[in-house]
Amino acid sequence: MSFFNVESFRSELLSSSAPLYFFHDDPDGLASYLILNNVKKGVGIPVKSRPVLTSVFARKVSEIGADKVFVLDIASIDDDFVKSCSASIVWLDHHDPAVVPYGVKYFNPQINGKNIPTPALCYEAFPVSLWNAVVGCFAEWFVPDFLPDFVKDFGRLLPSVWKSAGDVIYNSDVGKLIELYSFLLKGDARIVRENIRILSKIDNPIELLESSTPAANRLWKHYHVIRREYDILLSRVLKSVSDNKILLFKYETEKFSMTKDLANKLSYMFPDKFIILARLKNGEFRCSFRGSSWNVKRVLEKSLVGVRGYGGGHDVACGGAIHEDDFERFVENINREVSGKV
Ligand SMILES: [Mn+2]
Repeated sequence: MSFFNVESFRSELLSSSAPLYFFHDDPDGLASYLILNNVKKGVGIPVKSRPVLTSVFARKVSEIGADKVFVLDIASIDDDFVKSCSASIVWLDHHDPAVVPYGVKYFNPQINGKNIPTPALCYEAFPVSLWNAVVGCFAEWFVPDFLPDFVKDFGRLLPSVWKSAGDVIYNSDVGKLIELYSFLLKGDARIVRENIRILSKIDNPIELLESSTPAANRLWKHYHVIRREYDILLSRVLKSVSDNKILLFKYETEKFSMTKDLANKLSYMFPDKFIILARLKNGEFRCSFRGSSWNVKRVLEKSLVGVRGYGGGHDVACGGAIHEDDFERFVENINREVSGKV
C-alpha cells in the first residue's frame, strides 16, 4: 500500500523536460534530489533556513528556464514564491501537512498519517539509485523496507551487527556517506553548488568511499576542511557535558551551521538528555533540539509560549530560532517542561 499518489507524482516528473529541484539543505534532501536527477537531469538547489521557499528563489526558475519546479523535503512554501514562479510547482514532503498555496501539486504521506522520509518516496516512485535512497533514509533515522535489496550488493557498507539507525549512522560506511553529504552542503554557496554537481555524476557508493576518482577525491577534500571545524566544536561540547538533564551548548560562528550534525551525534551519545544546540547569528539563537525520552515537538511548542521565536519538526528532532534576549527565559521554560513529566 502506498501512502501518497505515486502514479501522479511519477507522471509529473516524466512529463517535465527541464525540471529544477529545490531540496532541503541536508543529506536526505540531497539524496532525494540525486534519485530524481537520475530520472530527469536538472539543476539542484539546496534551500536553507526554516526551511521555507521564498520569492528569492523564483528568479532562479526563470534564469534556468525550468518548465517545472520540484520542491523536495521542504516544510513550507511562501505564497510569494508561488506568485512569482514562472513554472508549475510539484511539492513532495513528509513534514506535518502544510497549507498548500493555490496551484501547487502537493504530495505528502503524512496526509494519510504516515511519516516516510522523502528519499523513500522518491525511490518508491522511481526505483533507481538505491544507495542514495538508503543513505537518505538512514540520515532521517529511518530503516527502509527496501534495505534487503541493498544488503545483497552492499551489505558490507552496514555494520555486521546493529540495533538502531544510530548504530548505522555512527558506525558504518553508510554513515560515513551521510556525514559526507551533510558536509558537502556546508560552506560557500558557489563551492556547494560545485559539490552537488560533482556528486550528481557519481553513480556508485564504492567510488565515493574508496575515493578512487578525481571527482570523489575532490569531495573528500572539502569534507576534511569541514570535518576539522566539526571536531573542534564537538570536543568543546563534550567538555561542557554535566549531569544536568539538559545538555545546552551555545556557540557563535560566522562560517556555517553544525548544530544539526552535532545534535544528532549527541543524542546518540547521550540518549537520556534533552539536547539544545544553539548557534548565535543575527541576534537570534538558531537551535537544534533532540531527546528520545520526550516528545520534543510538544516540549518545544509549550516552551515557545511568550517567547519571540519559532520552531517545529518531528517528535524526536526539532529545529528553531529564538530571539537572543528571550533565550534565557526560553531555556527556563524548557527546563520546566523537561523536568515536569518524563
Ligand atoms: Mn530533511
